[in-house]
Amino acid sequence: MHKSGFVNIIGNPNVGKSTLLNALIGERMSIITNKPQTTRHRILGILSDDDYQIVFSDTPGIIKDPSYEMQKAMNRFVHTTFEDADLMLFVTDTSEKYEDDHPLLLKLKELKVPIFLIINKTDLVEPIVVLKLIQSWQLKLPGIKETIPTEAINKKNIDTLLKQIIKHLPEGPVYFPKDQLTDKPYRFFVSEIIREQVLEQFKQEIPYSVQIITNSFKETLTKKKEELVKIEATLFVMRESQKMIILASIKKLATASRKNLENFLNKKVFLDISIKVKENWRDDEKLLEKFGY
Ligand SMILES: Nc1nc2c(ncn2[C@@H]2O[C@H](COP(=O)(O)OP(=O)(O)OP(=O)(O)O)[C@@H](O)[C@H]2O)c(=O)[nH]1
Ligand SMILES: [Mg+2]
Repeated sequence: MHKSGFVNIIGNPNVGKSTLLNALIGERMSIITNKPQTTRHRILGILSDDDYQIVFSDTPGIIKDPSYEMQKAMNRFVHTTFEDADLMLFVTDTSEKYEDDHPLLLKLKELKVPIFLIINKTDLVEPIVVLKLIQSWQLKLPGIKETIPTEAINKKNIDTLLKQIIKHLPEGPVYFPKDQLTDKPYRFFVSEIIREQVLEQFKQEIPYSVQIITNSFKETLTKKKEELVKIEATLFVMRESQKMIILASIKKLATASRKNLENFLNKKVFLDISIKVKENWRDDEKLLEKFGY
């Protein structure tokens, strides 16, 4: 019997959804930072074996009061996961509090597929606190199939989680070629790896004002016949002042991004980043479409 299905990861920003996805599939697929709203798209991570295929979806954290079109699009990505889930991983952490009538909980209560509650970041509290959290969640969401405490950052309890997922996965077909890891092209991951550095290196509103497009991705050889990838990316910001701030440390940004790209691609990388101002890209429907929202 072959088991397969869509296993969708949802929850609030910054609880560790992307860290969990990466731990589950054993690849650095989704970018992770300590800033909320790191993930902006729905990203598939596919885990296949001879007798199963799990299609995980990492999603943006749910934004309570979206204030621009991009944030609305981010929430829409989350809502699509309610429609196609075969199993839902609802991720919370050891510090979050949910009111009983929280809209997300109401929505989860109506869901027909199995829901796993993942209580992440167990390293930050005493075991007794985790036990109490499990008890209180059982009252809040009685329909939960499995409750699994995890420490995604150290891959703790990920094996248990994976076993339970496979156990609850329905019988199903092979959706993707068994060697395929994701639905997104290289260019997407290139832009994400650069954006991760923007989130790391810049403060305040800059990370939320930046969008990156990888215009060109060319595989060639160096003079010494080493594999080389030539990448051209454009970084869009919303204001001239933001452009100036980024330009002032563009070297640091480009160097760190290039190193991470070389790790990711396992090849030498030549990276060229240019910066453009596009005032209202976060509300410009045409641009958002171009940016993949
Ligand atoms: N202490 C601790 N930190 C963790 C754990 N898992 C993730 N983190 C940290 O939590 C922060 C957020 O992790 P992400 O995986 O980016 O969280 P996310 O839910 O995907 O966030 P968004 O994409 O913004 O919705 C990062 O700084 C992670 O290193 C954990 O098990 N323990
Ligand atoms: Mg994320």
